[in-house]
Amino acid sequence: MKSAKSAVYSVFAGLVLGLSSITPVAADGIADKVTVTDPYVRAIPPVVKTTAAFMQLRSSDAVERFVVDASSPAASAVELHMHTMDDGVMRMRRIVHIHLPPDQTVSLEPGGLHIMLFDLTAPIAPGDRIPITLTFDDGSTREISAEVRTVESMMKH
Ligand SMILES: [Cu+2]
Repeated sequence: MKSAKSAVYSVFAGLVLGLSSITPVAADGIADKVTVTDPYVRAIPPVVKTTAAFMQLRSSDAVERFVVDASSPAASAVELHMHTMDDGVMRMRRIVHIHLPPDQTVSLEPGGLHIMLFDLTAPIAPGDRIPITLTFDDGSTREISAEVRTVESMMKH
């Protein structure tokens, strides 16, 4: 069992090495170097059609990387967002990417970075799982499953 497993690994390693020696575009992308921890979506009343997703991201790549897009079959539109304070008023704005510095945990959390889900295709309830696909700056993608949870108001301090 153990030797069969290591044999598989060495075949796989050989395959990856073989591929990378042929093409500079490696078989694996940034998506494979990013750890996604505790993804969740804010529960909302059924009449509300817009919500947000939060999670922690950590990239092990040697250089700074970016999340450049997100999508979900549960929403008609998905945008990367940031909250900012404008003269004491909390506002949010769309951003073009989320920075992922090497080996740093980046928190998407209420009141800060988040992934906005617009015009939900169906009502969501706590415990549901929402698939979200993240796209990174090299074009690689990662699908995550975010649990719907009740979250305190974003405006609460
Ligand atoms: Cu937003």
